[in-house]
Amino acid sequence: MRIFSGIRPTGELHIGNYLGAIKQWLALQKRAECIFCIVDLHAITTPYEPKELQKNIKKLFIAYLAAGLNPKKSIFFIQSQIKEHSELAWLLGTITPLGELKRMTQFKEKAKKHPEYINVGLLNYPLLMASDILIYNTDLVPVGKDQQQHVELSRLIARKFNNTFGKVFKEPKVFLAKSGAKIMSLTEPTKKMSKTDNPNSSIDLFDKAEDIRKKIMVATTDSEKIIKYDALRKPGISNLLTIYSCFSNKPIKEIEKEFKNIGYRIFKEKLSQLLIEKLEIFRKKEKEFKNKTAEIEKILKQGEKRAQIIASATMKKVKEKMGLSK
Ligand code: AQP
Repeated sequence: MRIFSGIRPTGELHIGNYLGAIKQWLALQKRAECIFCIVDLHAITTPYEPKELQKNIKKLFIAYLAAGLNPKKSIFFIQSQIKEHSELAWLLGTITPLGELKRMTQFKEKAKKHPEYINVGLLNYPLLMASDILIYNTDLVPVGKDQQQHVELSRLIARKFNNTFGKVFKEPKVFLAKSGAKIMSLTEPTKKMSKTDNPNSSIDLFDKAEDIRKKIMVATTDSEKIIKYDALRKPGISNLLTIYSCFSNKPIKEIEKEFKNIGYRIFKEKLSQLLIEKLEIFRKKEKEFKNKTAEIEKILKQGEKRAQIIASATMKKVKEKMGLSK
């Protein structure tokens, strides 16, 4: 079974990225062939600083390693280094109806967030993602709920290509976390937690203890003072309960019982303590990897070589089927 997934190097990784994506990657790397990418070409579809991009790539890869991903088991590389991703995205664009891209929720949300930056790359984002996934004959794509729609579109594109030109691609399936597939913002709990939002809206994997406590203590809740999961009526406290449950491995019902008749302040203090304890290992590991630049470059180059072999073989088949010169 082959796994593919990636993250945009756009800022500090938060607990949503961890629970929705990386935690599943850690479990899957034990039992499948995994390919984990740093999707820099996706990162440039929203406003970014070119001078910061390389730093963000390195920071993201250190986060992968600090989280426990293992280069001896899985392939890691930078998306832009394998030219076939962009090439295949162009070809897939020729069989994808424009309407499919325009209806994607992420396109609509990101276009609303950056009205001055609605570029064709943003519209084509799912084509590049389909190309990332399909080029490696991926079976499963572990992502957060926000990316489910894009994986489903990749599946549709694979089917259309196979029906039109002959079978080349596998139809990939999405792999979602049972809990934590959509962690919400701490300040606006009806929106998902995001790397590029206000820093107070997320708990980052490498946040210091005092920052974790500060952000949790002021996280938006409601005036009811009842610790009960109700995502529609009580999105703030429900999100905090989900986070507590994911990091403590306790079911939400049990946490509700434990904190029955106890105010939000004490619950938030306990949640801060839990997060500080559970995230400490990431901070420690991050320090360990920070100065290993040569080792990091070597791992990425080795991963690139392995990925290149698979990508080139798929592209050869695609071109053959489409009647293009090889
Ligand atoms: N809030 C979330 N809850 C659960 N999973 C999430 N993911 C993102 N946010 C949450 C998952 O993390 C992986 C990496 O995301 P990405 O960087 O590729 O893009 P994104 O979905 O746009 O993530 P962000 O954090 O919101 O970044 P920015 O601010 O750059 O747009 C994906 O698997 C995603 O589903």
